[in-house]
Amino acid sequence: TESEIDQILDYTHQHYAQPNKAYFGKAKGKNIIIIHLESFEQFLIGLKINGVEVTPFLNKLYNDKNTLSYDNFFNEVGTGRTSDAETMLETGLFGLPTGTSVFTKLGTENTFQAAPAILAQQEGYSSAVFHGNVGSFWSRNIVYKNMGYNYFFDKSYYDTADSETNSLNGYGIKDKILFSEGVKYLEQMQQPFYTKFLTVTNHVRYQFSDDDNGDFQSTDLDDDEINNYFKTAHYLDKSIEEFFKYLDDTGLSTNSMIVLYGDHYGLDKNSAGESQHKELASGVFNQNTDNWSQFNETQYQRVPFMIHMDGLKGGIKHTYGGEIDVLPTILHLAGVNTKQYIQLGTDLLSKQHNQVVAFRKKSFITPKYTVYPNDNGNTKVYENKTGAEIPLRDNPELAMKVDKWQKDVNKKLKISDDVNNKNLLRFYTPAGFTPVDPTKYDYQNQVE
Ligand code: GP9
Ligand code: MN
Repeated sequence: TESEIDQILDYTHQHYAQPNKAYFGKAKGKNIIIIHLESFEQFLIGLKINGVEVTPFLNKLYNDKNTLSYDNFFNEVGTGRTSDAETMLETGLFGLPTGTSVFTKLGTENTFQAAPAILAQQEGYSSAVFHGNVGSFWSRNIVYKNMGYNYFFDKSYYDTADSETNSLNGYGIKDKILFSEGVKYLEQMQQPFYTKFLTVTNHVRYQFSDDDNGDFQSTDLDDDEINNYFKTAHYLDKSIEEFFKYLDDTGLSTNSMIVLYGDHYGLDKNSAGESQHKELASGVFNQNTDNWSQFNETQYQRVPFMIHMDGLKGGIKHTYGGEIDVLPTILHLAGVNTKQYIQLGTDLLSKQHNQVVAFRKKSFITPKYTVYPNDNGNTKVYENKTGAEIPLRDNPELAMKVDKWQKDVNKKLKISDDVNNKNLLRFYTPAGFTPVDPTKYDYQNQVE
């Protein structure tokens, strides 16, 4: 195991991307507020339905001069969905290749070197998670203690006596309540704080009354899940707008960096097993979908990633990246060095950032190509510009590049799986880091 750790450190040191001097430490000492946008896909940004913007507030934020926005940012989750997005954000490691998630399968026992602990030890941050579902979902009530979270405000911390605060079909409290009630706890926290708000209303099949949505009119497609998706996205947008207003009213916005990301696709397959992205492409974007392929499906794995802070030099970046890259990006902004940690992404703002985005099933996308490996060796390569498949046998140079990228993607995923499955961080403590003692945290959560 010691030699295993050494090999892994060789890899992470070789693939380390140096912070960008123009951004390193720009958020030093600021509060960090993560907003996890449930099932929120990038195509919602700027989209109009019946001439009306679905997400007017997020559109404004996306284009704000103090927001760094990314339009080639991809979700990289596997079957662990929300919890995989959290695993990448907090630990810089991927979710598992198959079967449930790091959270439920390993997270209750494993050793982590996660964001809340790193920020607490190096920069004196307190930390908390806010979520409207029961605490035991994805074993969060235990995993967060192992990650060093000081508090976890799950559903039981909210006043749910009024049935209007809840989903009509049991997915937890509505996002507007999550934020309006949550901010009361937030105000009491010791600053600087690192906090995460996990929204839930935009989850597929979440139901709320139409009265909650003003006069917003959704699409009228055959697939009600798609019609509903725009409604819940619109509601989520309003709830974020209200939250920003609370942050302004409390003065928290002036000393906070706010990070927003979509965790994964919201549309997937309809009940007949057909791609809802394909339905969306023809029904809403009027695209010809006759030759729908893995390439098209990959195009719809984009999710938003935005960093907003007063005084931040913003703009819309076209850099390719994904969820695994968020942790080093945030830590560098906070002025924390990451070189000694085993994290598999690279700072999106670094000039050495790696633009090969690995998906959990070993396919990947680069700025120019989308690649799907195949067990029989018949790798499919698509050119992003045209969507056309490029036969590798006619392109030996490209074949060599693809082979090199694929080896690195496989290696990275393998390292992640080894670290998680063998709980390897038990055997490696970076200089200056103290292992987390979960018994120091005694918050109670709702267990179901
Ligand atoms: C549940 C919420 C949704 O608490 O985080 O999880 P998902 O189904 O997206 O993994
Ligand atoms: Mn989710």
